[in-house]
Amino acid sequence: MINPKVKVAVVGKGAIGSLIAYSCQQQKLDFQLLLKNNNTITLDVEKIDGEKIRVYPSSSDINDAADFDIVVFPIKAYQVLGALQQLSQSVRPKHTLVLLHNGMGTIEQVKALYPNNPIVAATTSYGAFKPTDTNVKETGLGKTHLGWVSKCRNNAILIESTISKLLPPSTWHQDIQLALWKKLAINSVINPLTAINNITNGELVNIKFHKLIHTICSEVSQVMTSVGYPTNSDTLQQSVLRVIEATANNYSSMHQDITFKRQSEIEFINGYVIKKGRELNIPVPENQLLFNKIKELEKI
Ligand code: KPL
Repeated sequence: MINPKVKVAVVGKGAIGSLIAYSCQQQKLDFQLLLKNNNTITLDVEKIDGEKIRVYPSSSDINDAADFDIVVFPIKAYQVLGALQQLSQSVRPKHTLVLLHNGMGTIEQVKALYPNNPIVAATTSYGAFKPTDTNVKETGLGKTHLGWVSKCRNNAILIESTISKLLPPSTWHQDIQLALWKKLAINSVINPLTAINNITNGELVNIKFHKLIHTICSEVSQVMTSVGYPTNSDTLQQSVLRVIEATANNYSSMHQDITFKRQSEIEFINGYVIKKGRELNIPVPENQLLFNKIKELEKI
C-alpha cells in the first residue's frame, strides 16, 4: 500500500535548508533535519514580506538518521560527498536523493557512491541568508527547477509532488542538465566577478565588465554546445544580465564565501567548465584566470 505521508530529511540548517524546513512546517509534511549533533533547534524565519515564523523541526544525528523516504542536500557542492558518507548507515536503495546547490559535478560523485538510488537534481533562484545561526532572512522569492537523474520506480508521483512543495513554484524537466548548465553559466560570471571585485551583483552592469562578461559567456557557450546543449554567448549574456538586474542588491554566494573566509564553490562552477573544456579540447582561459584568482583569495 502507498504510504501517503512521505518522510522528508533535510541535511544541515543552511539558509536554503531553513527555507525548506519552513515550507515543510507550513505544508504539514513529516520532516526532520539531519545535523552534525542532534541538538534540538528552532529556526526564526523572516519571509520577504516581513512575516516572521518560528520553525520547530525535529532532528536526527546525520550519522544515525531516523527513517525517511527523501533526503534533500541543500548544502555546498563540496559538502555533498562528506554528507553522503556520513549517511551511509541510513541510505537504502529506495531513498530518493535530492541535490540542490550551485555548480555541477556532484551527480557523478553521487552515482558512483549510490548507483541504485533514485536521484533528483535541482536548482533554485530563491535567495536567503542567515544573520545568526538560528535566524534566516528570505531575500528573494525564487523558482525551482527539478529533474530526475535516475528515476524512482515506485511512488514517483507522490515523491515528485512532495519535492515540488519544498521551494515552490517548481518546474519538472525531462532533462535537468540543460537547466543546470544555464545556471552554471550565470554563476560562472556573477560569482567570481563579484567576489574578485568586492561588489554587489548589480554593479556588474558597469560598462567596464561588458567585454569580460562576453568572453566568459563565449567560453561557456562553446563548452555547452559541445556537450549537447547548443547556445551562443549573446543568449547566455542576456540571461546573465537578467539575473544581475533581478538580484542587483545581493552579494553573490561566492562574494559572501570569500568575505567570511569560507571555502567557495569555484571547483564546481568555473572549475567544472575548465574540466569539461579540457575533456573536449576547448580552451577556456578566462575561466581559468577567474579560477586562479578565487583560489588565491581563498588562501588569504
Ligand atoms: O546563485 C547565485 C549566487 O549568488 O550564488 C546568483 C544567481 C549569482 C545570485 O546571487
